[in-house]
Parts: sequence; structure tokens; C-alpha cells
Amino acid sequence: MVSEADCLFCGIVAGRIPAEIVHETERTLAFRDVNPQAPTHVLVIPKDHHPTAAALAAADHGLADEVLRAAHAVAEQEGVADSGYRLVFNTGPGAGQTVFHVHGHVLGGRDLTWPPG
Ligand code: D5M
Repeated sequence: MVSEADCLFCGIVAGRIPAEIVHETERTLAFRDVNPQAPTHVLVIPKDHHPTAAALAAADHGLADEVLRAAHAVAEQEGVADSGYRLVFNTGPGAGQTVFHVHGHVLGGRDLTWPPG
């Protein structure tokens, strides 16, 4: 388990690691993915460290709700809310999660196929 001191996204929250921040609330932060998979690809995180979406939901329902609302605010701000966007929480290594600070991917700006790979 990655500790908060070693956590990449805690480093972004602390300002130690640069990121292009596009949205911020008291308890959430959103920044552009370094490896975008769509014209809009923004990561939305709680500032507090929770490793996965499951851990966040178990620990703090209110914060999970704030992350969800921040994701929709990002979609509106990016102009993809009306055309449609995808909100993805890869949860666990088997689902492709590589950074263990919960993050929702907000993807939009192109046609998105289903099912995902
Ligand atoms: O997604 C982890 C995502 O995090 C992946 O799409 C790349 C992105 N990433 C990695 N490092 C950075 C930094 N420094 N800034 C912005 N985005 C970053 P996962 O769902 O865990 O596979």
C-alpha cells in the first residue's frame, strides 16, 4: 500500500508535483491527465488520501458525493456535459488502477465506445 508521503496525487494536492489544475473545491481537486485518452481527460480526486473508490465510499459518503459533483462540474466547464461524458473509477489492479489515490477519469469530447477494453 502506498503511503500518503509517497503518493503521487497527494504530491499534486500539496503542490510538490506540478499539474494543470482545472477545478478545485475545499475537499476536491481536478487536473488534466498526463496521458489523455480523449480531448477532455481530467482526473477528479478527493484531497484526502483514500486508495480506491471502494475505500472512499466506505470511509466518507459525503466526500464521495462531493467527488461526483466535482466531476460533473468539470464536465460542464469543459463543455462535454450535454454531448455526454464518461466517468470511470478503475478500482483495483485487475481493473487497471495504477495510482492508488482514488480518482475519477472524466472523459469526453469524442465518441466513446462500449464496452470499454
Ligand atoms: O489512472 C491513472 C492515471 O493517472 C493515468 O491515466 C495517468 C495519470 N497520471 C499519472 N501521473 C500523473 C500526473 N503526474 N499528472 C496527471 N496525471 C497523471 P488509473 O485509473 O490508476 O490507471
